[in-house]
Amino acid sequence: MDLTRAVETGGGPRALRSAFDGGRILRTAGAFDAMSAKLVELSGFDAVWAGSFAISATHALPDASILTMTEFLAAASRMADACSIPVIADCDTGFGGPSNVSHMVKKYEGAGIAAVCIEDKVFPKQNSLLEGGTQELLPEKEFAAKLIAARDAKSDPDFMVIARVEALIAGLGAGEAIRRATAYEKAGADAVLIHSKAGSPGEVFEFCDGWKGSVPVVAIPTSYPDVTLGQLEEHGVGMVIYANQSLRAAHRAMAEHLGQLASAESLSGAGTPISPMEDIFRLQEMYEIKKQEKDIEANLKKLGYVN
Ligand code: SPV
Ligand code: MG
Repeated sequence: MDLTRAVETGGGPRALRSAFDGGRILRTAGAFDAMSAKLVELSGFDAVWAGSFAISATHALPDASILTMTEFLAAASRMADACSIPVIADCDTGFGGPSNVSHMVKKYEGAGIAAVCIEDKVFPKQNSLLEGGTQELLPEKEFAAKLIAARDAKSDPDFMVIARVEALIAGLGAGEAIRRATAYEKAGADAVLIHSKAGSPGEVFEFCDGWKGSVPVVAIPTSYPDVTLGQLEEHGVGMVIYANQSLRAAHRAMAEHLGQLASAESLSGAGTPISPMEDIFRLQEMYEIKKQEKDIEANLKKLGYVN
């Protein structure tokens, strides 16, 4: 883990804060490891979302508070090490009560992560978009306590704590979502994430139109994919997160290719295109090593080790 790298190259908390101040909607895409995070960066996104759904899936485990904080942190840290854009870590319910949240904020901040997001559901949580999932909300006061702990634990004031409001997911409507979001801002949230599982953006727009707070609003339009950036921006959304598309694209490509390969006579018998090794060498920065080898060789020559 290398904190200085993230800060030097522009991927730290300051970078995310100034991006929010830039006056346009920010586009964030989900990643599940360092490679996918780097692809998010190379594709031109503003930030990386280290999502619990995708990271859990790469362990072939449910997104249901099964992995530990240490495991999620390790995944997010590798993303921050590989990227020069901010990484926003999805920290589910904060891995426990206020003391756990306090510890969590210190660890994530120390790892060069720009922001953490915690949601107001009870532990163990289940993925918000799971058909028939259990979506019980934590009492507002208990979540406010976690936000206070998070605010008090950060050492860099630019480090952001995003409060994820699950009232719409729990079927309680935009009024309750606004009431809770307002309380969460008072308790120290630096942004609020309004999540919805509806097939259209109506209830998210209702939330946005009634929102009187001053911190940015974040949305994840997985269940209402036809909404445009322009529409979200018109309703005051400051950041959109395309949370799991990279995971699902990777899953689809691997499943298709492996399926073909399993019944093929040779490697060339699988039709789904795969990346040339050259593309992977470039992503790994393999040629940097070749360059370094040349530099070392030149230095050894100067020192008289080589003719
Ligand atoms: C995630 O990507 O892990 C999220 C968003 O939390 S969702 O899967 O829609 O709950
Ligand atoms: Mg999640």
